[in-house]
Amino acid sequence: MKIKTHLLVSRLLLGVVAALAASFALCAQGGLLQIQSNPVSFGGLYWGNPTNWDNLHIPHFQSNPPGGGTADRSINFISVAHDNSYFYVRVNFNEAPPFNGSDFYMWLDTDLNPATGSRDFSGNGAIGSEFVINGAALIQNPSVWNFVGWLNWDQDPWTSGSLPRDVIFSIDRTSQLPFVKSFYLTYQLYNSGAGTTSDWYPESADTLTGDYFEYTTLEVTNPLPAASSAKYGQLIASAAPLAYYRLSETTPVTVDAATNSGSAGGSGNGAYTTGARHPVQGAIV
Ligand SMILES: [Ca+2]
Ligand SMILES: [Ca+2]
Repeated sequence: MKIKTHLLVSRLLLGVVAALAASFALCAQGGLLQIQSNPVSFGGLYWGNPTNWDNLHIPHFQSNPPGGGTADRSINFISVAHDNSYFYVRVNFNEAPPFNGSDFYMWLDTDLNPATGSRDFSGNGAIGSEFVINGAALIQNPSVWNFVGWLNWDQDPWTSGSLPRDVIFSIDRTSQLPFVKSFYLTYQLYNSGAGTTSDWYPESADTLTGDYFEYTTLEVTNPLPAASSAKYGQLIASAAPLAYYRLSETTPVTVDAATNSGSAGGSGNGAYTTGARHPVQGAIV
């Protein structure tokens, strides 16, 4: 089944770039790894095409170790974006079979409370999930399996076999996840043929003290790291800018002042810049 939904929302691409520049990822040790908010306008672009995600520079949550999975299953990264109508989720795999309802599970903790909801099927998940997305089926309260509805989705490629693959789906914010502004997320890629869970995203998401990510439609207000720190450079790079030039200046440049002696006083002061020699002895002594 291949469904394409044409969005009614249309905004200027320039606004998208500005909004994406405001997106933010905070790195931490253990537990909550990153928070992101990526408002987007696909405009006339098809949201189900991973190339469009790349061209719009929609950030990724941090990558999973390549080859970290087993049994021909490996998750690379997840990317999430939203507009007023939908959440959009892109899952990029190093190895995955065609999208199906047996192997693909996205866990969502929509009240940001690990004490409520399902700790995945094992009871040991890092988050307490109110929803699970099994293939393209949105399930509420996983312990009783309340079917909410089908998600629109696409994948690239559609070729069979365990391959590098992108799976993209959209969740209707009004009819499918009403009132949800933020959620914790993890992803589980199962191998139903081998009968084993073959990769988790993040890697430790299946342990009670394991890692997970947060996506929010709200403004992320975490403090930025110091501009001189290595983490600041990593943060800017995580937003996939077209260009980023780091000047590595840690102390302000001392200005060689040219004091104004006219009636404007200090407001007319200037500065000697590159090429000027000051002070030097004059030709007349
Ligand atoms: Ca992995
Ligand atoms: Ca919960």
